[in-house]
Amino acid sequence: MPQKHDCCPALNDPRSVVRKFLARPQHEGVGAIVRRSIGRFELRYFDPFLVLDEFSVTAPAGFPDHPHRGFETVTYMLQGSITHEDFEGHKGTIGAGDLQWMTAGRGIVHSEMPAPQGTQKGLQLWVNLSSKYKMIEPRYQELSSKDIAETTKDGIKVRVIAGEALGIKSPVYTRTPTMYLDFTMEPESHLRQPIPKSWNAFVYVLEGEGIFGRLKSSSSVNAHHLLLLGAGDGLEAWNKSSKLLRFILVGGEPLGEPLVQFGPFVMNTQEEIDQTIDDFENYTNGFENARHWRSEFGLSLDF
Ligand code: FJE
Ligand code: FE
Repeated sequence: MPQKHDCCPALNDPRSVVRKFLARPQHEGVGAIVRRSIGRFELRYFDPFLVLDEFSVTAPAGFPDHPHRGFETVTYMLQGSITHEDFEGHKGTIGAGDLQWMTAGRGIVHSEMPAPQGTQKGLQLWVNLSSKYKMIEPRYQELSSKDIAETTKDGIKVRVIAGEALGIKSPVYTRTPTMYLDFTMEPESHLRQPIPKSWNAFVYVLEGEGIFGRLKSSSSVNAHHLLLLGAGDGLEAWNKSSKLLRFILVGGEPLGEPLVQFGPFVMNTQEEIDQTIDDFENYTNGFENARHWRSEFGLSLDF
């Protein structure tokens, strides 16, 4: 049967909301504030996602020199900009609406610091890597705001960070299969978005209020809430308010592997973590360039 709108294929089994968390502000880095939803005590891991932080940073606060191994960091700016610099001399500025998809692989040491004026806001998601890929060469995929695929249909705007929606696709390659969609819904709009059945998926509300799940009579959810979705083939969402609703929908194929984490090092076994600490302290197996490198901020972050 042809559908009335391309945007909204019928779903056979829309996902329901199975858990809801309010992300309250906490301190991270040096003087930075994050609302952490995934990665906090009550929700250590939502396979393959390790951390979701909605951050707010005003200079001189920031995230000075620190390492990563075994996963990817995805930084998506909402307001202002962050300047980054790594131990191989890769540097740049992530401005409003821009994306940095960083595959740390075997190791990156870098700083992430705010622009000098104003408050810089964004989202940082940590996506775990499979044991096969934890020690790959680091890689960056960077998209400026104007290069992020965006379309509007039936009162729904989507920016496709990863995966596809409303007929458009992101060029980002996701080593761990991942979808990341930034939706803005007008009042009275209704969304149906397919999600692969075997994937874990969540919604994080940025602005306004929305109704998510199987029942359009359920209560609405507002900003800074994380919603974990249950089994099913997609997400239904409604904006029944009089203001814009903005949220991200993120999904990923679960790795189903053992996890041992020590701060910014995420491996499968304790032995691999011990080896990683050894590599970091001795500048080996990917951390060679850390020996003589300091960012212009100099300070380093404890973890
Ligand atoms: C980190 C503490 C940290 N969330 N959101 C310990 F804060 C960090 C870290 C970040 C981070 C950076 C940005 Cl730009 C945005 C963030 C945590 O850098 F990596 C460790 N280990
Ligand atoms: Fe980092």
